[in-house]
Amino acid sequence: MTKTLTTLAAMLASVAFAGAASACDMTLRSSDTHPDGYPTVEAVKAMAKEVEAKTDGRICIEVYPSAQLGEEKDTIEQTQLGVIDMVRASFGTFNDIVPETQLFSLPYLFRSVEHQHHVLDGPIGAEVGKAFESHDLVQLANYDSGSRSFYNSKHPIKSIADLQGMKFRVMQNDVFVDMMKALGANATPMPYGEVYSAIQTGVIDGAENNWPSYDSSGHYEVAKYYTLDQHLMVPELVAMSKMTWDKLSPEDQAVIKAAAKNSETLERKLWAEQEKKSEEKVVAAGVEVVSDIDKQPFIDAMKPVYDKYVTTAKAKDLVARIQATK
Ligand code: GTR
Repeated sequence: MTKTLTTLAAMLASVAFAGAASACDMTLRSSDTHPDGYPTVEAVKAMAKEVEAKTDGRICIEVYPSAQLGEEKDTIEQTQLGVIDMVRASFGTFNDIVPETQLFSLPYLFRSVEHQHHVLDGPIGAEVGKAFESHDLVQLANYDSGSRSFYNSKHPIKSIADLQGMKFRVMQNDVFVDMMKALGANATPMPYGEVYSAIQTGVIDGAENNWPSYDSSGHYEVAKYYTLDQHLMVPELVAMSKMTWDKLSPEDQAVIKAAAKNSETLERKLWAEQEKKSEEKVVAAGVEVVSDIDKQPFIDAMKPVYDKYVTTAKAKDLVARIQATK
């Protein structure tokens, strides 16, 4: 859908919603690309429950899963405009909109889940979170999303040589296009919802994602070769429209912040469980996993990406601080 059409659809939905009977003084609409049951969706639902309980039903949050309000990038833009109140998305999709988040998308920047938590829960996470406000957004929580690896419909990828000339979908973000170039492959940026049929019809050879997304999107049905190269660990987040935020009293803002923080803890737990379940499910369905892979050549190949994006003194300092975080 074009941006205008998506925006129009979302506006119509909000008008329709306003007409529905509701006991809530304020109903906030929250978007997610993932279906019901996915850790991020369930975490925002838990946040909604807490907010409703702590405001005696005055503030309700309606979670719209499965990209019902549009594809991720469009829903972020709609959240900036206040058409949608909240969005859960990957930092990777935010990069063009909140440029301060860009370095979180560098391949092999985060070493482990623990490393990522230490960065996000510390001063760096707070600094990057603050930057959302100058882009009409308020960052409320960071969610886990494990690591992303390549999958395709053609053959097992055992080394960089196997990637040469292949076509992979990436999120709509220049860092990822350059990442594919550095590996000798071609990048096709496109919205998440278009990937299944693009693989099925051979428009692309594959894509890259974590176990739960590979599972819930059904991509494993059309691209059965999964290589555990773990090139990206891009965290995810929940953001609120600044326009919506500014309508809330300081007390209600505090309730929402606390509920978002609690949802972060819950999501991290649900995420760890779902990763295992999804891996088991796709393997049982016949996915061929290459897990014994030498990652060092992949890490070394990313030098041009770092050279291109880590140029200013500020960027160099931030990357150094992330790398120095235990
Ligand atoms: C998922 C992520 C989504 C979206 C998607 C994608 O892992 O949770 O927010 O970024 O990947 O590849 O577009």
